[in-house]
Amino acid sequence: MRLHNIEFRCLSLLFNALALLTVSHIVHTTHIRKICEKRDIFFEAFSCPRERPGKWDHEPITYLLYDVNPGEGFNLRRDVYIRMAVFLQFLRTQPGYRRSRLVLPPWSNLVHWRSHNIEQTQLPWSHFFDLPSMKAYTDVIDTPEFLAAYETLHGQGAAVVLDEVYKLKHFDNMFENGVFVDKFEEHVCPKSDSGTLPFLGYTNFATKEFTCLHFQGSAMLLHKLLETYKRKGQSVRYVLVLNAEIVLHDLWGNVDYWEARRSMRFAHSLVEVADRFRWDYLNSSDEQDRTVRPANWRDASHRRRAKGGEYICAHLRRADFLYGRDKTTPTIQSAALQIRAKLLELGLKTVFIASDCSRTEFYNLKNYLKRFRVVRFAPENYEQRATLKDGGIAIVDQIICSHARYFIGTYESTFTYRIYEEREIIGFPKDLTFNTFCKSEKEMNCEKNTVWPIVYN
Ligand SMILES: Nc1nc2c(ncn2[C@@H]2O[C@H](COP(=O)(O)OP(=O)(O)O)[C@@H](O)[C@H]2O)c(=O)[nH]1
Ligand SMILES: [Mg+2]
Repeated sequence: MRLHNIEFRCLSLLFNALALLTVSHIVHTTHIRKICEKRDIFFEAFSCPRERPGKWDHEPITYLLYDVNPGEGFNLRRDVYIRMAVFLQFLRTQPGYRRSRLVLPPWSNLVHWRSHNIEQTQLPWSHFFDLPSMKAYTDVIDTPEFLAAYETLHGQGAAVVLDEVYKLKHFDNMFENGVFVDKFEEHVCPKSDSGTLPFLGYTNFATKEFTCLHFQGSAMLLHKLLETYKRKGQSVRYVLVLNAEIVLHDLWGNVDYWEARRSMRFAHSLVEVADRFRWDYLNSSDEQDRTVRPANWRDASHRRRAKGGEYICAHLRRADFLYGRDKTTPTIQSAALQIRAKLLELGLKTVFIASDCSRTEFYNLKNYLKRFRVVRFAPENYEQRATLKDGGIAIVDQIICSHARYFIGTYESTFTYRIYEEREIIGFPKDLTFNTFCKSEKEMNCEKNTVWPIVYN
């Protein structure tokens, strides 16, 4: 009787698997017709055959600009970029949009940038990232490049006049009759929306149309939005999407996501600072640590051979996390005990601390770890701080953590998540990366951050 049951379950499993395969094949082939080349939703990235240069010159150019809610931090903004870049890559496969370009919003005085004696307004992405590497994924341009292109078309010193600005907002009720459907809907702009000016921090930006939209859905819905408001005869179209963080990922963690993510290499100047620090204070180098990467991210393959330097890295998120997330953020003493246990387990003597903690918190942490070397990166002088800026210092911390033998991060911190990803790209075994501090050192089975392993084509 039991044998029969098992046979029956095996058969029904097989049947379900076959049904799934058929459905996915149908989805897959519909996709083939929709975009230029087949794209399996999980295993193949958007790609089109290389076109003859100039083939689409008759098509309009769409400059897609976007911005994120001012309160959002650096690392969520990086995630929003991926949603937009993956969308752009798709959009460029669509008739009428093959010459679309994504304009990267400048970085200005983010809330977490606390050094007020240095200039950190309107920073281009090239300050933090390797732009040529990002351009190898899709057609993205920094704001200064956009401004230069605009001047070429409209004359020097011309004020920027956008065609359309869309300010997105969540629907009050996201689940109509219990289901989440992709949709957008115009609504009357509240008075407070005049506060969105100046666009992207530029006082000389204006717009012909300003539309407030309730929006819910993935980045693909932006295609419908662009189609809905399209006007005839436009050879260049300037569109700005405000509150782009409301736009969801098409599919998080698939090949498209990882291609865009892999292309986001850091600026060489920041990598150099981090590498020098690794060498001087942590005896760590790419050759020794087996963390050498190919010059072009496209040439990387899936290997988990990285060893990392002889130190562990702990990302200890403090500041606002102590209030907003006090139930999951450990005390300094508890974090120290968790670090200590790991150092002893791995037989290591050095811990690198990446943190937005205060001096007192760092002093206390060191006191709890007296038998170990506790290292932290700090700019050598004011000039270096002014050059790197707070965002650059944070990236140096992230690079150093990405090369550690073992990493442990903070629950639900996007800063931690970006380090996980970097280590996935470098090729560490998963258990040396996806680790999370518990609130208390006594609680070993606390809720951990999600594991999103890298996928390749
Ligand atoms: N230098 C440095 N800055 C940090 C660190 N952790 C947090 N920060 C700062 O605090 C900000 C945290 O905001 P965000 O990037 O949104 O990450 P999240 O809030 O942890 O999800 C970072 O962007 C940094 O400016 C750290 O380990 N080192
Ligand atoms: Mg944040």
